[in-house]
Amino acid sequence: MKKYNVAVVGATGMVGRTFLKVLEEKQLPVENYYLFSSYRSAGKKIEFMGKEYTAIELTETAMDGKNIDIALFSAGGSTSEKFAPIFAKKGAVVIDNSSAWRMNPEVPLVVPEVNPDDLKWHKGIIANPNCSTIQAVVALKPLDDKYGIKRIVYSTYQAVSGAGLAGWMDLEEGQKGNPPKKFAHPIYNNCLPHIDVFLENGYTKEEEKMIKETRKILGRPDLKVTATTVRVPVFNSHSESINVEFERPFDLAELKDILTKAPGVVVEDDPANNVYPLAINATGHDEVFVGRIRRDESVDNGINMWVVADNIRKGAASNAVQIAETMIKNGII
Ligand code: NAP
Ligand code: 3JN
Repeated sequence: MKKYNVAVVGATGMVGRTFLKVLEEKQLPVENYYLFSSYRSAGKKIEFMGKEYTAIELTETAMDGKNIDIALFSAGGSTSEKFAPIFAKKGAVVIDNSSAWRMNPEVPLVVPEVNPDDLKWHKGIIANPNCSTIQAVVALKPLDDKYGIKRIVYSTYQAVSGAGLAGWMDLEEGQKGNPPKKFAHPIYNNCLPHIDVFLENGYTKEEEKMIKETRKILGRPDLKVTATTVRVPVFNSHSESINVEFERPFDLAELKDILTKAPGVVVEDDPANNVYPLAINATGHDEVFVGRIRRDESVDNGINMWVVADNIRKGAASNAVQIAETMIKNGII
């Protein structure tokens, strides 16, 4: 069996460290790992796979002579914009966690449970969607296939880990009464309807990402989607209220059965016993947890559901590693 040379770019960051944890768990067929960071962490020792690695400064020539086959990027959009094409030109397949390449028509935007076939037309760069989009589409895809989605209303409750270490510290320090450094307002004891920057139309960039990425992944360019994304004082795992209208009528028991059998979905839906998805239970897992599935009585063919997942694992690192696994398994790389 072929063994691959794998680079992790941004290995010292919040997502990068989770990449290393997921890679240790999954044990891909790997010959060599190379861990890259900026000049700031270069030289830092990193314990990984029972060995001591040294963070390598990312430069335009740092990958030379390493024959890198797969490069997992989580070092921000500007680093991806500059370095993903360089890695790709030198023969690597880049799986990028930033928003830099997601809406580029030449770049597949992939969630393995939803659109694995899009991996086949890659040209060297594959984009990992935004965390909030990933968990939503895992639950929505099997329902779109069966009933045809007409409109989606997203309302998110996003954990501070999505804003990196600085976001995490704002919640920790806020509990002690210290002012925020990352967020515009205190996050402790608060909810902020503001993730990423505001756009001219009044939406935030995070909301725009969810709308456009959902359309691209589901292959439904004209799908009606709206979103309100909110930061909440939770350390990890994003929760989402998703309201969906379908083209066709449905039987609720059958719809729940479809979700129960859907890849990557775990249905937790027993309100009589207070069973529904919770952020504290989703953390550390790669599945998308779905509950509170009920008919929306205000429209003809609609449902409401509550969808929770670990935003750093399934929302970032695990999804990217699953992309690599799928490509290896299907002989795409
Ligand atoms: P973080 O904790 O701040 O880590 C950033 C990482 O990038 C560090 O390893 C840093 O290295 C490295 N880095 C920064 N500039 C670099 C450069 N010029 N060259 C090489 N490495 C560089 O941030 P994070 O929370 O892990 O997020 C990282 C990125 O992942 C985000 O900017 C975003 O694009 C993406 N992300 C995606 C999702 C998603 O929804 N899929 C979620 C969260 C994050 P040093 O240690 O040397 O500074
Ligand atoms: O805020 C969250 O919960 C998710 C954040 C994702 C993120 C953070 C910084 C930069 C992204 C992303 O993946 O869209 C980016 C970016 O690359 O634009």
